[in-house]
Amino acid sequence: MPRALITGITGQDGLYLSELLLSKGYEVWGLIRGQNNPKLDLVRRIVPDVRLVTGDLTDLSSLLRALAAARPDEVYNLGAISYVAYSWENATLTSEVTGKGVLNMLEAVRLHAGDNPGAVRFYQASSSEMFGKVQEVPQRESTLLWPRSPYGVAKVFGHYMTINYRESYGMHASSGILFNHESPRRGPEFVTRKVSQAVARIKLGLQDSLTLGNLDARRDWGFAGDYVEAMWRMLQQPEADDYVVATGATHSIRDLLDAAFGCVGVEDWSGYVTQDPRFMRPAEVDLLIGDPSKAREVLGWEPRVDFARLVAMMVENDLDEQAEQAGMRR
Ligand code: NDP
Ligand code: GDR
Repeated sequence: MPRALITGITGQDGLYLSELLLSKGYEVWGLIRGQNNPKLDLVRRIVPDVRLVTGDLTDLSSLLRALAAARPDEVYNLGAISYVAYSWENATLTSEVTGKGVLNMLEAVRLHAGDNPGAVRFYQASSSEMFGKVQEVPQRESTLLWPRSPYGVAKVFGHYMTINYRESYGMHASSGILFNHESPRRGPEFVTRKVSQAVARIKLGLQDSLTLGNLDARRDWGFAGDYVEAMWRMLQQPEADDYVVATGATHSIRDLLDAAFGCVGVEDWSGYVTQDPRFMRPAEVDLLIGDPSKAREVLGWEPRVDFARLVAMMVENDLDEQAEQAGMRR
């Protein structure tokens, strides 16, 4: 039975990846942070078969202990402070966790693997946020990185450290440059979920407006359940490498509003949406659109859920969830 250790087990991707690996017969271990982590219940409810081990990406010895307990064949490093807007307010902490945390995990794997550095395969959760200021459209593996946020800078550090450990020590270390991926499990601070929750609440009469920042930014949005499949496929390759994972389609926040309000029969959302500089970023990533050709050709990976279905899935979920929380029948 193959064994995997996942950091970021309580997050959106950690949950989908756990489900995928368990369905493939893996013994799955999750690194869990802190005392009484409030998201622990979620893990126990959705993936009760995952074994948990405590640790933190900023604490190298805890990572070594986790590796000794899990003895994984594969390590998926999904743990990070992942909210871009927050990274300006907490740039040092973001650098420690999202940047240096990757180095800690790589170093722990290298020490743990000893004389056989390729024995433990490593996945790093790199991000399209690394592309930042538009240099090329669509963005591919070779596109110049020009990050625009402390989070993006930290991810670039982790990305190049992963490449460096592969080239220096012969580690089987791969980076997935994943574009935005969403789901009903997406954190409510991210724009897709913020919109799907608000649209559901407006439809149910629980809320009357929604305040956002920049409506013109464009993102290449896919479904998280599809994207974790690409992570797994990367670690099944004979050689480690870096891959863009994206849909190849881009949409603005306005398109997102059209699609989400459209799901509840509202064509003109202008009366419900206001803008507030509070939600604008000091530097914005204006346009993301990925070229997933390499993932398609080498990994045989294809996204299955398109933008319209993704938004409908999220709004439908939030209509049920919000109605249930409010004690309403649907
Ligand atoms: P989430 O924000 O949902 O989850 C982040 C996870 O990181 C949580 O489980 C959190 O655990 C954990 N974490 C935070 N700080 C630490 C720490 N100090 N030590 C160990 N774990 C920690 O992110 P997603 O699931 O959406 O994303 C997974 C990864 O993929 C992240 O690295 C993200 O940056 C990256 N990524 C995400 C994309 C997306 O669109 N979703 C796109 C590209 C990359 P806790 O419960 O303790 O807070
Ligand atoms: P992003 O996702 O920054 O791309 O990072 P987010 O959903 O936060 O923002 C997407 C775009 O929407 C604009 N926006 C708003 N965003 C939020 N959160 N809240 C608002 O009110 C709002 N109004 C407009 C933003 O300015 C931005 O342009 C996500 C994270 O998952 C990262 O961890 C990951 O690496 C990248 O995707 C790829």
